[in-house]
Amino acid sequence: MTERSYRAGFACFVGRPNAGKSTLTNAIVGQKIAITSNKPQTTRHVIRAVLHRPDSQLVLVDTPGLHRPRTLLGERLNDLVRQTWSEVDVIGLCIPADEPIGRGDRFITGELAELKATVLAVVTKTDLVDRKRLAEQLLAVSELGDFAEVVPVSAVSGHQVDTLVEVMTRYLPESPQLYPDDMLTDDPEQVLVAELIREAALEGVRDELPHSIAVVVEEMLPEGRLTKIYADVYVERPSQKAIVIGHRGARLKGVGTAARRQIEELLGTKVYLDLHVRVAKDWQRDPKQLRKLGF
Ligand SMILES: Nc1nc2c(ncn2[C@@H]2O[C@H](COP(=O)(O)OP(=O)(O)OP(=O)(O)O)[C@@H](O)[C@H]2O)c(=O)[nH]1
Ligand SMILES: [Mg+2]
Repeated sequence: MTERSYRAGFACFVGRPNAGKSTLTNAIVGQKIAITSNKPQTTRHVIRAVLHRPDSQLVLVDTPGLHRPRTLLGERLNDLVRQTWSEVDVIGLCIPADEPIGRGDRFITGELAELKATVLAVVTKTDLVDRKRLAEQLLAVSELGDFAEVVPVSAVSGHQVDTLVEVMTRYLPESPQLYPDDMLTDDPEQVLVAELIREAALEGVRDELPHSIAVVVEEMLPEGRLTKIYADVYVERPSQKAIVIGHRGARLKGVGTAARRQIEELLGTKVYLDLHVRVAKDWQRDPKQLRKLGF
């Protein structure tokens, strides 16, 4: 009798901003670990989420979308992505089903061909298109590059999520377990909390503002069944500060309420959330400020 061997390793999704990488990561691990939004370049930190199965452990590394950088922050994010590529066993190139393949996808495909990792193509958001369009996109994607497999998936409906996990696991090396059984992510709570606040702050803002928002949790104080959290929301200009705060503070209050609900779910305690909006002038271009904000 042959015993099935244990597999464990790292995988990441890559693709242009907004392709659905973080949503897919969350759908696979069944918990919200990475924040998502309909704004490009939502993800700014590398996040590890662990999927435990009886005979495998798949560690998903969620990275920012690769893009043409316009700021120092943009360059740092692209560096993070490339660094991750060199460290993973499997890469899933995400291409949305509802958008034509573009220059960016071709560029990324070319770069991936140089790596030692197994590269799969993942056609995301299949719930947004009909069958005919999906079939066309699958064909176009398989002609785009030399992929080990092409897998269609919808993180929203859940369609094919399990299949994708099975395919990815197949390409992991035989290896002992990498993380303890109950570990879902190795990100510090403070970072997850800051991200949930940023996600709430991104809701309903437009243009350049989403890129200008950064969040730092200054203090988290557990007091029995309550956690007191003090956080700063950074923007780049005073005019942005006014927008984030809103008329008589209404917008900021809404952000606080939305974030608090999510944080309470994450921590399993009641949360008191104290948000302050501060201006860090042009932080996306300033090395010193970037360091202070954790980049
Ligand atoms: N209908 C549909 N929408 C999706 C699906 N997956 C993601 N989305 C939406 O697409 C948008 C972008 O999703 P994200 O997961 O934040 O995309 P991302 O690739 O991580 O983006 P960056 O972090 O900016 O690079 C969000 O509005 C999601 O709700 C899907 O399977 N179906
Ligand atoms: Mg993301």
